[in-house]
Parts: sequence; C-alpha cells; structure tokens
Amino acid sequence: MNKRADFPADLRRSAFWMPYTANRQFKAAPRLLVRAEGMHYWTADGRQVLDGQAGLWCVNAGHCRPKIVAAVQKQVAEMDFAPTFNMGHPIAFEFAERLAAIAPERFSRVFFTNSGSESADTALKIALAYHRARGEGQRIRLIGRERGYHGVNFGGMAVGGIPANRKAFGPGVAGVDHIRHTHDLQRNSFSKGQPQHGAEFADDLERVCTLHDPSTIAAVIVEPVAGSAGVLVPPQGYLQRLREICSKHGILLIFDEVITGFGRLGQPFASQRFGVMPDLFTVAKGMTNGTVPMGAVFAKDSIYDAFMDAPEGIELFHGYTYSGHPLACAAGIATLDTYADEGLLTRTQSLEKHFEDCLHALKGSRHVVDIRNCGLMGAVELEPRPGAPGKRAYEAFLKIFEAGVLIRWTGDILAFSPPLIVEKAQIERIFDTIREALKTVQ
Ligand code: PXG
Ligand code: PLP
Repeated sequence: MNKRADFPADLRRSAFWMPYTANRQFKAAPRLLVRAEGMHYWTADGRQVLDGQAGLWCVNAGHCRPKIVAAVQKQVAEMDFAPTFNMGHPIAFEFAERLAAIAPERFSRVFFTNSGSESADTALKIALAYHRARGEGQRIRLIGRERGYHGVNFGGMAVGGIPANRKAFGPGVAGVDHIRHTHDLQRNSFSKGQPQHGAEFADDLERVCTLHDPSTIAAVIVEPVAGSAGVLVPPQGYLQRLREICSKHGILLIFDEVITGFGRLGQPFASQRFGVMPDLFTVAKGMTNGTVPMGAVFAKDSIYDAFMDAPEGIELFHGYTYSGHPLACAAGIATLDTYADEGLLTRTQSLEKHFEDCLHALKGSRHVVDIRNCGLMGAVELEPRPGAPGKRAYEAFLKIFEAGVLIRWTGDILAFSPPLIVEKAQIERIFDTIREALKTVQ
C-alpha cells in the first residue's frame, strides 16, 4: 500500500496527475483556487481574482449561484443516483424537455453524456448509425477540420485538428480526414466579428468529397467558432456554404457547441446566431454552469425518427452509466432557471460591442499580431518569441494572473470568455490589466 500524506505541503510529491498541465512546472509554483462567487475566485493566499474565462468556458452564469447550489443540495439528499438504462427518473425527462424548449425548431431530442468529449463521440456514433439504419451503411468516413477541438476521446481526437493533441496517440480512428482551417492572418487580421474573407475555405469540403467519393462520408464536424485553437471566427458566408455542400451530398453536419452553446454568442446556440442549422449538435460546459459534469447531443427530429422506424428493441447501443445523472439534471434545470431569470442567454448582445471595443483597443500593444472576437469570445494573438513558441503568452498569462485577472492562454494566443453576468467595468478591468501586462512582457 502507498503511504501518502493527506495533502503534501510540497505539491511536487502530489498524487494528482494533472490534466493538460505541465505537472513539474505547475507543482513547483502552484496556483490554487479555493473559493468562488459571482465573477470572482479567491486564491489559497486570500487574493481575489476576476474570472475572465468563466472557469474553463463553462461558468456562464457566474460562480456558486444560489438556485443551482440549492438544487444540487436538495437532489443529492433526495436521490443520489438512479440508472437510465431500462429505468428512468422524472428529473432526466424534465431536463430534456427544458433543453428542447430552448433548442432551434425541430431539435426536440436530447441524448445525455457527461462531458464535451463524450458528446463529440456520441454525435459521431449517432451519425454513423443513422446512415446504417437508413440503408447507407457505406457512409463510414468522418470529416473534421484543422485546428478543431472535439475533446480527448478517440473519436473526438481523430476528427480534432490540433497537432499536439494527436501526435502521441497513434493512428486513432480509421476513415477520418480533415478540411482546412479558416484562419487567414494575411487577409483578415484585426477583424471585428466575422471576417470578410474566406467563405471559399468551405469549398475544401468538395475536394475531400471528390477524393473519397461523397457517398462514403457520414458526417462533418466543426465548431461554429473554434474555441480551443484560439477563437477562430467563421468568415462571412462560410458556414452557409458548408451547410450547402453537406446537404448536396447527403452528409450530416455536426456543430460542436460545447463552448458556443448557452448564450456565449448572444443566442442560446450558435446556429441561431449564424442562421445555419446543423443536423446534430453537441453541448456540455454551460449546460450545468460547470457545476456538475454533463453534456448532451441534440438531434434533429428526422434523425431520431429514423432510429424509431427500426423493428422494436434497443434502437441505439450506446450510453453512459451517468447519462442523465440526477445531480447533473438538478444542476442543469436550476441553471436554465438562472439563465431565464436574468436573461443571460441573450445578454451578450448588450455587451458585445463594449467587449469588442475594449478588446480591439489593444491593437498597437507590444507583440500583438491579431485580435478577434465574436459574442463574448475574444482572443489576442502574440508574435511568438523566436525559438520559444508559447513562452510569451504564458508569461503574459502569469503577469495578468498576478494582477488579479484569470484568462486562458494557448500557444501564443490569449483567450477571453467571461461569465455572461460580467459588468462593463469588469470588461474594462480585464483589458486594462492585459494592456499593462503586455507593456512588460519581453
Ligand atoms: N468540444 C469543444 C468544442 C470543446 O471546446 C470539448 C469538445 C471537450 O469537452 P470536455 O468537457 O470533454 O473537456 C471542448 C472542451 C481551452 C479548453 O483551453 C477548451 C476545452 C476544454 C479545456 C480547455 O480552450 N474545450
Ligand atoms: N469499463 C467497465 C469495466 C464498465 O463496466 C463500464 C460501465 O459499466 C465502463 C467501462 C463504462 O463506464 P461509463 O458508463 O461510466 O462510461
């Protein structure tokens, strides 16, 4: 048996193998958060930190909201767990109805998962099984996009397009290809909102269709606005064109709305903001305000119906022990109540211009080569330090954190996604802090 201390004073000996983290670097100089409320965290040494990244793009209503806390406390005491395989509990059905009520027209079916990664894999499997159920079992290819992020499970990793997330893990899933990304610094740098150039990047799907024969392709999965890769906003007309090409060839279009869902872009979902409808879409994060892990796949009615046309029996051999977990459903319903009470699913509309103005005022700051935004998602791209990619943004992140603001960094990009309850003065504080920090980053 391992004999371990309760909580080692020196985290370098800690049992916790941290995710997506430079363990040795972090444990030598840890940053610990111990409390949260509204727009703020508090560190272990008592400092207040303004949350400029909504936890990890998930705490859309702000932290420790009373309704959500109370709902989870009540549920855990009433019924901690109940299965949803061949059994049910009312709260899961109730939450699914509530979700369907805010979804776009004709998306009235919801499959529960526990994370964005599971949602991505679930959506890909539904797409494959849908074609097979309709007698098109030859559609086995899945198409992602360069710089896409669809979580860390095998399917999502395979269609994902961030090289570092793939390279250590072998060939992954067979039959996957990628279309090109939409980032075009030369033509579109410092675009406000959707860039003007690049609708034609969608035509890359035609190239992939020609290469593989479109009748072998089951689905294309993209984030409406790419988040993890550093906020890549779709060029004007791009998503429309992608939709047209998919429809022309009978390919399902999957939107991964794990970040863009639940008000981040000023509508409940990005499809509503952009006026482009997918066939399936995934959510997680803001679904429970980050309180209890949960995700889901929304299916168009015609997709669900195709499964229900099969002879009686289990229609989809897929599901998680914790699909529709009671605590997550309780958190989710209270989250939707909080969003509704405070108008949070559309509040971004009233903040977006101010957020954009403050963000783009960083143009001209040292090292800044691009600024981009959509809704309450924003990013500043820095010129990499020669021979040390990522170092500059990491140092900026540290200085900004020391100055009391938490933001996200990835590669040489700083990314911002404050909770949707953010006040204008707090938006100013975030970007003023970044401006000051950039003055001192070498
Ligand atoms: N799809 C998308 C579009 C995501 O943004 C996932 C799937 C996976 O979700 P889970 O819940 O399995 O992590 C995500 C998650 C970042 C960052 O720094 C982004 C995510 C997660 C962690 C960090 O940009 N996105
Ligand atoms: N591995 C084993 C051995 C299991 O029994 C199960 C579920 O019963 C799983 C993995 C999958 O776990 P989950 O349903 O939580 O995804």
